[in-house]
Parts: sequence; structure tokens; C-alpha cells
Amino acid sequence: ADTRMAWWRDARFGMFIHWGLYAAPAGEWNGEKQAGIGEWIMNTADIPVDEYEQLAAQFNPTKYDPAAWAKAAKQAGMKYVVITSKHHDGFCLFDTKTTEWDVVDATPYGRDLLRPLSEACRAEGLKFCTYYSIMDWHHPAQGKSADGRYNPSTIKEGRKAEYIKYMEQQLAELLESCDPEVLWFDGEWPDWWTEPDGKRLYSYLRGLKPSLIINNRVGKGRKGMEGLSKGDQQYAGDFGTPEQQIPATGLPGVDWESCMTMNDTWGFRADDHKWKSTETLVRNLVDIASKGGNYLLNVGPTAEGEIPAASLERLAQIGEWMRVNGES
Ligand code: FUL
Repeated sequence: ADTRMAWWRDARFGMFIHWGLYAAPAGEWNGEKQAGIGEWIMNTADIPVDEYEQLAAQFNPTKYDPAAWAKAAKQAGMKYVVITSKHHDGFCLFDTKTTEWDVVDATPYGRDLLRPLSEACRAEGLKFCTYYSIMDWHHPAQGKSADGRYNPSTIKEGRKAEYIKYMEQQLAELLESCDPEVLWFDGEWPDWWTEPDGKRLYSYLRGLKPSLIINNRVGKGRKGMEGLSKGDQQYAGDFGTPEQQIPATGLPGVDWESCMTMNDTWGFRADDHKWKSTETLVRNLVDIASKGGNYLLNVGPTAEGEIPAASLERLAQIGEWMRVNGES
């Protein structure tokens, strides 16, 4: 029996946290509103790397309270937390020796953000997990696409091995400092990242921590896992990751988790007030659970380090529903 997946299959409900420098512009650049999701602003507004870098000097989340975040997740009935360690902008929320493009070296805050959250989660009995983007708009080994956008990135001639080494070192550092239970990859779609690359990275990580659970976006299996049965998976990764949707019949024979936003953005946008009702969120949770999946529900904290009040309110109400209905 696959005891490795047991806690995850029972979990049903987790908190996704998209947090990074993009929370500071919060959807606006040079006084103009930018369309789309907040964490994509570097690509959307086509911000040069050296200008984007200046955001770090302003990033000082003095209101960050990891214990309060873990409590908010716990009381909502969530069993795990998945936080961005590095999104597409390449900025690291953890202490790393591989680059200065991280919270410790580049911001006035100057302290690792993830380790304290990993400890707070463990104190609440929650599993700590982390998101990691393969695509990296800041790393010098990657370049822009043929049409001049950051997305999808390209890899510079002869520099792929160097970038893979960089990822491996960062991920080893994360395992060492935070001991995550899930690595949630993303940004796997550029052509230079292949399924064999994903399989190698998967084995490398399981070698470092055998109990680790890894999503299908480590390789090219985002669509490919659908319709495959357990034990028959041609793609690397332990679970499918439908995004902003609930597959009508689940993903038969495959472990899966639907990730969704509470409003329209993952990373904080000051102007996004399109909040789903608590009723919708609870219905989504019930729908997903009844189809055998997990629900990974997102919050996008501000640059000061606060989860928006509208999100906290909904988490509290979901928690009430859980207690009334004996689910937690
Ligand atoms: C997508 C990303 O591009 C979004 O920014 C977000 O992280 C979502 C969960 O995955 O692929």
C-alpha cells in the first residue's frame, strides 16, 4: 500500500499562499492598472529586470505573523499549507546561497519568510508544503520568448545544466530548512523543459526525501495524467493539478487537487474585489471531496504581510460550517 500518499488523500482541504514582491505594485505599474493576475505583472507590464529588482528595497512585511496564518488555516479545517518559495519572477522567499535575489539579501526585512511558517504549521499540526516555479524570468540563464515576452521563457545556449544545478541546490536548501511534505512545481510549460527533465528532478528529490509528494507539473503531465490509472502513470508526479476548475467526473484513478482563487488573482491586487461567496467556496469543497479530490484554496497576502480581511472572513465562515457539519 502507498502509505506515502495516505495523509494527503485524507487531507481534502489546504491553503495556497501566493506571496512575493508583486504584492507591492498590487496590480498597478507606473500609475497604470495592469490587466490580469497580480503575480504576472513583470510579464504583463514588460518590466525590465533592473526596474523590477527595485521592488525588493521596498519589501518589508513587518506585519507578517506566521502563527496567525497557520491558525487561520487550521480553524478553517485545512490540513496543509502550500506557499510560494519562488514564483515566475525568480524571487526567493527563503534564505539561499545560490543568489542574492532573495528576501534575506535583497530586502530591508532581511529574514527568511518560509522557515518560521514551516514551524508555525507544524505547531498547529498542519503539513507544510511549498510551490516552486521552473520558469524564472530573473535567472541569467533564461531569456525572453521569440516575441519578446518573458513568458514562455527560453534557455540560453549551453546554460540549461547550470540552471538545473541552481534549482537542485535551492530545492535541497528548502528541504533542509523547511522540510516540506509536498513540492508543488509550476512554470513547466516552456519548451526547453522536458518530461525526462521532470523525471530526473522527481527522482533527485525523492532521493533526498523519500516521503516527499510532488505534483505533476514537475514534468509535462498537466494534461497527460487525466485518464491514466494508478500504477500506469507515464508522467512524473504524484497528483494532477486542475486549475480554477473542478473536473466533471474528477480524475478517475488518479490523485488530484483543484487549486482555486477566492477572487480573480493569486498574488495580491488592491483592486480585485470579486470575492466568491462562502457558500460557493463550501460547495466547491463538497463537490471536490465527493469526487475524490483535494481543494487548495488561495490567499494572496499584502506586501505588509497581511492576509486580506475578505479572505480571513471567508476562512472563518468555512471553519464554522466545518464545525457544524462535524468535519473538523
Ligand atoms: C499558474 C501560474 O502561472 C499562476 O501564476 C499561479 O501560480 C497558478 C497556481 O499556476 O500556472
